[in-house]
Amino acid sequence: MKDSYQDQGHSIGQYRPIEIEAKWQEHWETQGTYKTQEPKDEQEGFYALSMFPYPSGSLHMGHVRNYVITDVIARMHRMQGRAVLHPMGWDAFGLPAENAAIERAIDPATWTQKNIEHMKCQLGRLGLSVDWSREQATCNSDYYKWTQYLFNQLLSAGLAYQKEATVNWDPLDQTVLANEQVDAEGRSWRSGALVEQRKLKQWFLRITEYNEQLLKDIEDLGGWPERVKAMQKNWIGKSEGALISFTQQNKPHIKIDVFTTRPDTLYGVSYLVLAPEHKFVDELTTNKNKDLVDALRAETKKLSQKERVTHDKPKRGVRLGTYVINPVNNDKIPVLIADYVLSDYGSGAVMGVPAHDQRDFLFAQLNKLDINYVVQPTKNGEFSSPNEPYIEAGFLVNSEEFNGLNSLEGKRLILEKGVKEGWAQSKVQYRLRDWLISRQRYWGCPIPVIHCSSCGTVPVPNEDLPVELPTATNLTSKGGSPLKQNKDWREAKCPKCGQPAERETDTMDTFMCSSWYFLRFADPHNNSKPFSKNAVNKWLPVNQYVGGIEHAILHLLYSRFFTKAIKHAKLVELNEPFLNLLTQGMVQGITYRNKSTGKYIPTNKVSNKSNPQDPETGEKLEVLFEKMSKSKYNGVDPSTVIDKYGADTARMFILFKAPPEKDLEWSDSDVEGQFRFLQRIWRLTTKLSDKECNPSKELITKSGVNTFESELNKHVNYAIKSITEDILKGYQFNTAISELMKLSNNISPLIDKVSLESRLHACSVLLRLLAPFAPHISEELWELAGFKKSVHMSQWPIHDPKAIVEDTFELVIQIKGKVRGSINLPANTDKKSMEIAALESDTAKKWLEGKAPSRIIVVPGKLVNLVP
Ligand code: ANZ
Ligand code: ZN
Repeated sequence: MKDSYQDQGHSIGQYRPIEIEAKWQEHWETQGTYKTQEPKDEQEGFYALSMFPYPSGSLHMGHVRNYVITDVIARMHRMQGRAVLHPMGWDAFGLPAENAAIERAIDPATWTQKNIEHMKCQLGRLGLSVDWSREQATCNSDYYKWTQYLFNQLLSAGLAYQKEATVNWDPLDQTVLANEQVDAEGRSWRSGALVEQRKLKQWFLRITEYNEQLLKDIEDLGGWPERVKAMQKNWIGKSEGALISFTQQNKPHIKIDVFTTRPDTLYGVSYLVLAPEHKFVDELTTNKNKDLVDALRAETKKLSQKERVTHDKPKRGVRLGTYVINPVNNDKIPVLIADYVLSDYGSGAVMGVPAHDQRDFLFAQLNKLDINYVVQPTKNGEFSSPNEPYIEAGFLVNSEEFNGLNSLEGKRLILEKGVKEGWAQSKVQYRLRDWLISRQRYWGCPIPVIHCSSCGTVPVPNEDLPVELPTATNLTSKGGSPLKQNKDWREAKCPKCGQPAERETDTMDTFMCSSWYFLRFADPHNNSKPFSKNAVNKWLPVNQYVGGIEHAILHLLYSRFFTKAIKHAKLVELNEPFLNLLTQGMVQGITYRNKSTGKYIPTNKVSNKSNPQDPETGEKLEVLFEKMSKSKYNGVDPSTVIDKYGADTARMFILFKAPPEKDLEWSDSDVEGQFRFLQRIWRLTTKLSDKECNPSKELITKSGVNTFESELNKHVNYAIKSITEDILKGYQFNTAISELMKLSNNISPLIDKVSLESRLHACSVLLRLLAPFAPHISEELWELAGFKKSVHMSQWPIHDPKAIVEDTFELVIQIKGKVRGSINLPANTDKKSMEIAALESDTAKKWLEGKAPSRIIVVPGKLVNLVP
């Protein structure tokens, strides 16, 4: 028997990833292998989408992980016979381009274009099955024309409006920031500058019009992680409560409404606090208190919203010197202002109940205000005022006719009394604010509006779109919007009256551009509409959206809002854009840190990795795994990994190392391990497809059956079943790859014991199962084995359930002729193996108590009798 391929004078080609990857990438491109096929007849469509990247200049491991995960899913569905849409594009507007342009004196468009080209080239090396003919970049005018068109739709639906607003102003980047772009210390998340508060006229989108629907429809997002749904709910922040009117003691025409979620505590109110910006502050302030009030107002102006609401320190309040009347019991209570009361939440005023609220408790202690307990934990028990607030629900006390009620009933009945007497109404409040979309920057989508002194704000008619960004704009100038300084561009004719007018110089928040790109991919070349309803109906909702948790709130909420708003405008019939969401974990790199200095040490400066020391101080270094970042010197460049091992190894490693939603620790030795596995596959499949190697005649038993064939068949079918399930149920790529490893181990010893036909079948299954993970090597080996077409166009294998069920029989175990137990064994177990299995069984252990039997009687296929 010839036992190896090499003995026959063949040489097994070496696995050379770099060569074959370049070869197949080119081949796929020229063949249009991954061009989107529209679903035919009854064929199912599948839309797999990665959150598109910002073209920062180079690909990092987080990108790689994101796109590889989506790619495996897309490839799997394609092989299962679905029509797959798997596009890619660029979230290409935004500040970094502008800052880079200022630093290097190049045009943001050129800088962005260069980055896109470079990153596209890097993406190409990953072997993604992306249909590049649908590529979009949000900074191209044939894309942003439609962003402007959609803005016009929102404007005419009353969902876009301008208003004067106190905004977060970044003095360094000279722009307005959304609250979410300001960190807990009140700094810009981009520039790091301390953010100031300014009053400016700004554009908003009325997302709050949809708050109830955005909240309610979270229930329909069955394929989203619970964590993301909770974050969205929390962001929308629905509170059910009441508005209660307090009247000024001497001026009954002054009514101050407060929003409260606890009307049951109304008898415990001991003061009222207004936001420093509240409209009644001046009128309620006595001359004596004016200076202190003005001082606090000035101080508050410097704080961001986040700083105002941080709970950690007690807040100082300033008394206005006047009093209001609590409508429920006519108590006279003082009015104060304090920075923690926000002017744009509820009614900008709070009733202080220090006995039952932590923040109010600290506030009252610091500002010497009364603390009145009106809720207690038990119905009848003696209540001694503790030195802490009681914030739970309980039973009302000190509340006149409401005493003894539980909090819930108290809430309802006190509100009812207030409604009857005209000083209360029920109120639902949301934390979600309207979306501030204007930015005073150049590199963004121009807001398509013209301001005319006689007609007011006039939208640029759809047929005049796009309003293009001017190319020659002096970006080196600091101070305000660059478009405002471009006189030629700014001056325009009013579309209504034809008189000289001025263009809006604000550009849109880039989140606007990314709130609809998934729709454009369905109909990327439409030049009469942003997309056709038909195309959208064909592909959307996105079947699988994959991206980072950092977009769990804003991008996803804005996209959901956009979808609902344009559904209302009858542009789509879709209610939710993303059916299933996968938020992939971070890629973490090994990080060396000097604990005493807090400094991170670059990996290449650490000579002894098992006993890492600071090269400067000699101190022992801490070894951690943290998110890859430049500042921690722990990044691994995807290109260097691909140069060394090829993309297939990088893909296999990323998929094998951790389940997709978990964090992944980068490890060079595990990368090496995946490379060796692919080399093994290379050798194995070359042997499997060797046409010269025939099984020896002796392997065929007398009955004419080769038991190795059925064993091979069993392994192959078991692998198909478990890998298919692993991928489809919960994207368990890591366990799918370990099944592939098991399969290759199980096949190896059988290669020269089975027929060529069986070998080729095993080979074709193995390569097809490998194809979504390692597309290049599987394609090369597929061709070498003589299979036709592309492995990626082949059908995903289907398992034969019959091949997996093993024939078994029940082995009865007797002790001295009495039945004492039984075990299951494979049908063809020989006598010796039956004997061993019986001796090792629990029954034998129990009855023989460790002593060897004096006699063993075996009836093949039936029983073993052990005689002690
Ligand atoms: C009295 C009270 C008693 C309150 C008590 C709470 C507990 P959520 O659930 O977040 O909506 N509040 C109302 N308007 C405010 C504003 N503009 N700035 C800061 N705080 C404000 O919170 C609603 C509660 O937040 C309201 O209920 C009010 O305090 C406060 F034992 O009223 B409560
Ligand atoms: Zn006009």
